[in-house]
Amino acid sequence: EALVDVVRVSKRLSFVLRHQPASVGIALDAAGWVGVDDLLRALAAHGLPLTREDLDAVVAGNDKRRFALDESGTRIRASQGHSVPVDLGYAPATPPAELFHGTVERFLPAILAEGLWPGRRHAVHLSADVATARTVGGRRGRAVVLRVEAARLAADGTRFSVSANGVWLVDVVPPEYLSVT
Ligand code: HQG
Repeated sequence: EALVDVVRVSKRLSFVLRHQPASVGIALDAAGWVGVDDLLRALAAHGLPLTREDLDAVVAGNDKRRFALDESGTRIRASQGHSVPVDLGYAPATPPAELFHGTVERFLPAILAEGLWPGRRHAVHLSADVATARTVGGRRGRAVVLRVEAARLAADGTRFSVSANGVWLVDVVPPEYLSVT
């Protein structure tokens, strides 16, 4: 059992590693990585002292595996969800026939007219199963799950990739590929 509050630290780490690295005085490299030692020093200087073991417990204990260490364990990044410009470098991947997107009723008119757009994030996030999409949509109210004709969209030239933690990423989904489940 970790001694750190995994949820609380995860939220702070998401903020720093996806959105505001400057809030603790660090910069991410082009692929979103930062040195673990630099990160721990910066967090400590901004009121969140963590040991390396605490950080490892957060990486391992995070419910969606939002953070990844590099092979040598010396650098860390968020696996997806950035609003700062990063090139995560995921290889193109062939999606399954269908993927899913969870949203809420109030966004439907705009989504069905103009498609799914990434908003302030880097990419549109799609889920491999309905249950996950329902959870994503449920953050904002009563979830509405859209079906995405992913294989057809890929065949028509859209590049898909999948993050280290299993989120499907795509630039835009035009409305012709969407239907309400
Ligand atoms: C909606 C969380 C109007 C879209 C989750 C969504 C996910 C449009 C919102 C991950 C639109 C963007 C991502 C359009 C899209 N008009 N609304 N044309 N196109 N939208 O948070 O997918 O916990 O940026 O439906 O679990 O909700 O952070 O994206 O409602 O995996 O790791 O605009 O974030 O993961 O919201 O969530 P978001 P999302 P973490």
